[in-house]
Amino acid sequence: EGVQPQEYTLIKMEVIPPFTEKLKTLEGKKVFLAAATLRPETMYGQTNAWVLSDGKYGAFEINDTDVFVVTHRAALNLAYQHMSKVPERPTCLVELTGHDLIGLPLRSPLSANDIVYALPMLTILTDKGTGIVTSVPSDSPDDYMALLDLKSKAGLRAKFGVKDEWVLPFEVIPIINIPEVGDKSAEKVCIDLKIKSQNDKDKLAEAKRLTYLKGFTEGTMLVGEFKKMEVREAKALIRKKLLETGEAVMYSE
Ligand code: A2H
Repeated sequence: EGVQPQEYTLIKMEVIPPFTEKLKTLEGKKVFLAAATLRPETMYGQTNAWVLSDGKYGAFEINDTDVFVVTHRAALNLAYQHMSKVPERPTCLVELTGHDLIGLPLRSPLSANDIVYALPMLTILTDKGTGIVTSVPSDSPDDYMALLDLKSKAGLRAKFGVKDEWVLPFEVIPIINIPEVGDKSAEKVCIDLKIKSQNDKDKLAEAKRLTYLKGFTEGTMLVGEFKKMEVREAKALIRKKLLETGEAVMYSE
């Protein structure tokens, strides 16, 4: 943990009813996978959500209508940030694992895809954010490689019970242009560095070094309400909008 608190935006990815057996008791409530991101301006390019298949999660009561699926650790942080039905005490309605989440259809704010699915990522940390990550393969090398792994390896899909239709129709969506890098910066850098898989840690660290800062400092929006605006300007405006419409909440740790 760093000394400075990290300011995340929690994107509310709504589980589309009817619910699975595991979530049946939550019927009538709005259930969200709450994904922690530092890049709310990239939400136009979502292709799926990531969960850790063996990770432990819970469905926590946020208020009378909303339930957030996050790690227990994140639920405790949320309760101290005034996001719990009982102040400072997270109430877990259902205990879940990542396995229970894989394949859930989700509706996510700003996404060009009407429905995206929860899929397994091998490298998710359970001691960061909420343990749920929203996937933007155009601008995140981690997301690009994890999606490519699932697309190209039928055995990997089979291992986690991932259906073809949750993965194969989803293409990288250009949302931000970076001069001299292009409209799909993560894909370009992963190809240039010949990255083999989501587990290729060192090369992915280099890919991230090459894309993240540039995306923010030199990027221009290609889509959405703030199309043609520089990312460094658009980011705060998009975050504000998501918070105002109730499609996202603030979260720090
Ligand atoms: B970001 P930091 Cl397009 N395990 O969101 C692994 N990764 C996690 C995580 C966890 N438990 N929780 C959040 N993250 C990811 C979008 C994005 C992100 C883009 C580009 C860069 C980027 C779409 N995925 O992150 O270690 C989330 O991915 C750049 C750092 O707290 C979150 O933002 O700095 C980011 O890592 C938070 O990383």
